[in-house]
Amino acid sequence: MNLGDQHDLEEHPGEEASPVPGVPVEEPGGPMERVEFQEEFNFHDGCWTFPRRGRRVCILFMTIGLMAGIGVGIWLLVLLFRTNALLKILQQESIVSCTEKPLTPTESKSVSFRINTRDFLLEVQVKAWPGWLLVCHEGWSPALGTQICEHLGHLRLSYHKGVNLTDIKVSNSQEFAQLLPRLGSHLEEIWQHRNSCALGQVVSLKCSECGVQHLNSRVLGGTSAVPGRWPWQVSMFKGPQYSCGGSLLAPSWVVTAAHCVYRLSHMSRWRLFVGIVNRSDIVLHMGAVVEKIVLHPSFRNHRQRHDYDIALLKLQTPLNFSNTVRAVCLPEMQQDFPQGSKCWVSGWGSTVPHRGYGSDTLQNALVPLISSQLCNSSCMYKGMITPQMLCAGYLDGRTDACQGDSGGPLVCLDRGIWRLVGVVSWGWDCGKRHRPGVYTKVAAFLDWIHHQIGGE
Ligand code: 4AZ
Repeated sequence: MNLGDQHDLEEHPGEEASPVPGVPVEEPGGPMERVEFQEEFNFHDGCWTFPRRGRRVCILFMTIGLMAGIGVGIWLLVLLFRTNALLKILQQESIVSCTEKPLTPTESKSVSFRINTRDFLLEVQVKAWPGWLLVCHEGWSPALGTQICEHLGHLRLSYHKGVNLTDIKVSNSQEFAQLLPRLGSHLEEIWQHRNSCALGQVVSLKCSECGVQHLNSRVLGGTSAVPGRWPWQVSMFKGPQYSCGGSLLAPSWVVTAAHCVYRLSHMSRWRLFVGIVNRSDIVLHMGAVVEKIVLHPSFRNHRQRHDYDIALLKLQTPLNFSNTVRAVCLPEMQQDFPQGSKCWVSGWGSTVPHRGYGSDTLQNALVPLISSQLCNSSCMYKGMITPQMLCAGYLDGRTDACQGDSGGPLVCLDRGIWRLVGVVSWGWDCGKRHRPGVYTKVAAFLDWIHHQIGGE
């Protein structure tokens, strides 16, 4: 204690080293020490104080107490956060583990259309009516034809007319549907069942052709594509350099990934090629010239993962279709391709990860679709898969798209026609276990695509 007093005086040399007023002074070590203790410690304003160095000690105690309190508080918060995060992960894990689940059935739609391939008669299946109904011509309009073609994954209506029922073979049990535009503007709302057509005519319809291959030879296995297998595959060169893939939607329209073209300042530098299989066959000055680039307005470049990664390129001159140059179909509206669907990705990208822009010959690979729930699970992309993305590939790695395949097609065969289900977008590395390829989900952009292309 004396040492403490000395210490206090050293700090305050002007102060007098006198005992507490009114307290008898005794020799150190005697009963005085007890008296000093009782006298010097006071409980004041909630603090124990020494009359002389009291404030200092009190502040010290308060600071220590406060810091201890803050420490305990932070520790409790961390504990709470960790438990919550852990709980969330556990909950997710209990729903989704890194194993494939059985295929989920597709949702039943309230209205479906098909075009009979024999005589191009339009047929509709409406809710609560099991059979396919022929469509009466009364109330028909070209605008409705365009809407139906778009609904079926085509870009345009190419032909439509009324056909006399007397000129076609129709079974006695055939039923019909009547179009009633006053009921609404959605295709789902405007159909009603009929036993006959008042004017005796039904609708015949053709949409722009897409999604068909005209192959001379069948490919059995192997990874190199033959000419005509993927006639919508576009090869995009920026100047003399191969850059990305793309897909032909119409003679003047190509769809690709926004991250392939967003940095582009000189549109005139792009040259696009369709109908080729070997890059070495390309004669650069003969490529198609780009007239317009339409980036999706919500695309923001992100180094690791791209959202809204889609762009449309309009060509200066429409391409002539042939056996090796054709358009791919879009998915139908509300069409759900289930997990496990066997789809194909194609491109000239890297065949060995991190080794430049790979192959001279167009490569193709079968990659099954993976559910977004599984792809988003903690063992895969941990919630990074947005509703604008989908995953395809293998849980144990193997075949995958890679650097240089970006922008290219992921197509799935649907009742004999190929539909563009995804656009190669991103992924953590290539062909790695639990790191499947991530694609832009084309079905999420159907309205945007039709709005951009149809507005032309
Ligand atoms: C890329 O950088 C890229 N494995 C494309 C696809 C994948 C990874 C990277 C998917 O163009």
